[in-house]
Amino acid sequence: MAKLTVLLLAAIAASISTASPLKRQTKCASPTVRVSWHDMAAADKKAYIAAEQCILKAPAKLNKMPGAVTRWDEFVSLHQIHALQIHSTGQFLPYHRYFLHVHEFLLAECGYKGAHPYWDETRDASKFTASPVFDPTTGFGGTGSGTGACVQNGPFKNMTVNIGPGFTTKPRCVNRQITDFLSSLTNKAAVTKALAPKTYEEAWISIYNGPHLGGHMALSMMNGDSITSPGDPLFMLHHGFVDKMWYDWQMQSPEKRLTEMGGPNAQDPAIGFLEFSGGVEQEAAMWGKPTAAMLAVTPNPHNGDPGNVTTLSHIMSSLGIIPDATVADVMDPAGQYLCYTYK
Ligand SMILES: [Cu+2]
Repeated sequence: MAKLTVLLLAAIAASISTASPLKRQTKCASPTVRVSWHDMAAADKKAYIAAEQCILKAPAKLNKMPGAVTRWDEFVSLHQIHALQIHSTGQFLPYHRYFLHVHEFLLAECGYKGAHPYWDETRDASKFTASPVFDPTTGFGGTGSGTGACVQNGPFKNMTVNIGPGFTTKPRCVNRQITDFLSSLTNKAAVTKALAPKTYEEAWISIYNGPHLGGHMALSMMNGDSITSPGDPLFMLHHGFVDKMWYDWQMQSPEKRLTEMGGPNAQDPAIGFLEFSGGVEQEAAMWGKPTAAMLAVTPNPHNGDPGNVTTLSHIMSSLGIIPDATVADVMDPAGQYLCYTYK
């Protein structure tokens, strides 16, 4: 009986895989709906925070990411290892969408079954500190203070992240520093401006330099470190907001924009990160350089995509946390690979 079931399942699996070219075009049947933290049910908030705490405490599983002690470290390490490929390049938006999907997988490992939240920062622009996001009981806890700007209350107080700063791997607290006046950079006018360009080539930059950087500056997560800022779980709410901006931009003209990709396929060494002047060498003075152990596990930055411009064929990796995916896979949040929408 059991053997027969296995055979049947194998037959079904085989028929599905041969049908995959057709499946690609199929929309997912029942997408999860990502809502802003403001609108999340209290029970969902509680379950989400509990799952984040669980990931932060769970032991590492892959024995691959240098310096990773916990499951959370492995996730943060992924961003550290890819940092020089996924910022200031065309794959900035697709990789961070994939990164959120990896996060969804880790949340599920820790029992969370709801949709991935985002933070509609426009609602709290200019007054971030008053946001329900920072509630010490139902949210992420407030701003940090003192040496290292460690969070002083809430669910992530006294928790340790072992990845960072920069390209080092040293234990440190979850930390952030909220600056209200900088949070005006995520207001409605800033979002409208960021979504105004007509081509992907321009839109990814206006989103990157606009509310994306604005939020990072106003929150200064993990000492404002561009390499390992996902160490603060708040990062995932901010990048949910960034992903929603791309989604909203795509939905203004879905026929065109759900397949439109572009932008440089590698960081220009003379420019490096858009947020800092001086290029990669000067930035290395701030963050150091990837260690030999990190380089040994860093995927080819041109994986599946040899040209100078980022294309749909670009392969994105999570170093085995979940299978690799292409940029094409993540273009439509409610396509075949991903299955969500935003409200
Ligand atoms: Cu990033």
